[in-house]
Amino acid sequence: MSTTAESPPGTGVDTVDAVIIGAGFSGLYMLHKLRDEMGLHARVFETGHGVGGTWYWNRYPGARSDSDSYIYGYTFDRGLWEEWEWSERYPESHEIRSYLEHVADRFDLAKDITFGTRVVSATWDDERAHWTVTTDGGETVVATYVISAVGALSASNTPPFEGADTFRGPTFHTGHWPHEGVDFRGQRVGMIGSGASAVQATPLIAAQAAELTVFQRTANYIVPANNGPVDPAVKAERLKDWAGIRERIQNSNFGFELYLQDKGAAEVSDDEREALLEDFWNRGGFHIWLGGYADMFFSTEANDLVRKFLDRKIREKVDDPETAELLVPKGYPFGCKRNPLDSGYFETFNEPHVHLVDVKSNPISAITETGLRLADGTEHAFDTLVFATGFDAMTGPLNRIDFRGRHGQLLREKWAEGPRTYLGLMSHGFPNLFTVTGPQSPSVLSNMPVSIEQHVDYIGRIIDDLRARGAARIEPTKDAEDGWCAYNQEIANATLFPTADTWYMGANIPGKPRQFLPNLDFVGPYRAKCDQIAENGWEGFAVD
Ligand code: N01
Repeated sequence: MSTTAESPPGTGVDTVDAVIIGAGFSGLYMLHKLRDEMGLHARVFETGHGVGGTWYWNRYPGARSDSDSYIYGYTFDRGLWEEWEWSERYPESHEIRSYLEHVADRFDLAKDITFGTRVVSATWDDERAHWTVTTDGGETVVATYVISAVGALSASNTPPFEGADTFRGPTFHTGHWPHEGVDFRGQRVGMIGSGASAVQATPLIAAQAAELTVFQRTANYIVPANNGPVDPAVKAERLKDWAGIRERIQNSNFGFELYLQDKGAAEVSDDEREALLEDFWNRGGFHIWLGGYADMFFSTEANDLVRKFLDRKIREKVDDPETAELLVPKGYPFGCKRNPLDSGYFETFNEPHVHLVDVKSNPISAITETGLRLADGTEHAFDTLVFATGFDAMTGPLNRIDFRGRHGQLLREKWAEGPRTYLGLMSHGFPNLFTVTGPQSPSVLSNMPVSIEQHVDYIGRIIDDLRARGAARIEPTKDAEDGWCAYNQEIANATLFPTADTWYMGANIPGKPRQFLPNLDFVGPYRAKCDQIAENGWEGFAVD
């Protein structure tokens, strides 16, 4: 660490080439890229006491990735990809953490990471062309570049229910799960939320708890995960195909080896559609969502054809018709809300000690000392309360840091009406500040490691080029940014995505501007667009 002689670490001002915020998938690779591949002096600040990011915090029962494990990791290093063996089709949280710890060890990354430390602010000095970064540990670091690797789903959301602090029992948020785990034996558990986290946690909490009540606001289209060990022959084939897999996922739509059908749901016969959906249902995973019919994202009629199949599947799994009816999603199209994967979720509601309560028609009005109260006055009592209430997605983690750009402008103020970026990578007025998988990039609509690698490589390429030219700064022009923002909304508005109240639209956070947050270009075309921009001399960026 190149701390100046007068200022020992933790007290003075360190001067580095780059500060990276976060030590999850993004931050670790960014550090390796800048330090080991490009020879820069970089430091990482990480709030957690270990590497892992999302997987450091999300340790709730059942937490695992919904991406197939063979593509849920880095591909930049063939040796790393080949030497790590995943135990199941979908990797569990602790296994992903072990993987990232292995990566940190392999590339000796921890020595440049300051753990247990949150970046509080970053302030741009236009004259000196550098950022001054401060932390809650009292440290100040000056850096030419700041790279935010804070993740898209790291700012947890606990709704501001009346009486939130009055509950006498323990409360937990899935996104901040205790490292020692929670013993639910003999407990009456209340869980608010029915998104991907709740879907994973429900069967496991139910297996332990004396009683589990799930408070559901919106039912989800959930398809089987079909988790389990992977056939050794399939594993062996994949092991030989690092280059092919890498090439295919990098140029795919969503960072998976899944491809939307050539024909639409409305263009095929009922029998053909039924056969395909049944096959995809049995395979498990995102086949129906990301390998299904493209027209279901554009046409309500086509979407309804797929929904009908899914509705029937839910009803087949759930014994009690009233509960089944509650679990059948209504009022929004399939595919426009994140599709959770199910490992026994629906069947759990067939157990006598598991209950489902609809809080859409009868919302939660308050948390009480003993449980919660609904709008109609009904009281529910339990011993333990679990918030599976999600995140202030994409903009939340960035807005919690005081990024002050040119003329002291705060990023969150600039973004008061929604994020404004170019490529989801940089924002005008904030030179040399990069966001890995930021809002308005494909990020959450893709298998994250694929998009993370692309952004990290691209940021590395930009910085390399700036240094080669002797340029001090880069930022998008206002025109390029305006164009990107308008384009993003335009392509989103051509789909059914904006018709659903989802965190993609910011709809889960009261008061958050309603705007489609990710970019819909798809992974391969977005990558090609970024490359073209670079080849055109950083079109849309101002470099000086
Ligand atoms: O959060 P969510 P999550 N009153 O926002 C409800 C990724 N992920 O943590 O749908 C009552 O999906 C809310 O209701 P509604 C994945 O991308 C990945 O489950 O807004 N209920 C919803 O049911 C995922 O999409 C993996 O109407 C309230 C729930 O809380 C994202 O993380 C695993 C409420 C929140 O669901 C977030 O998933 C887990 C209120 N006031 C997560 N406020 C894997 O890859 C919110 N809710 C495996």
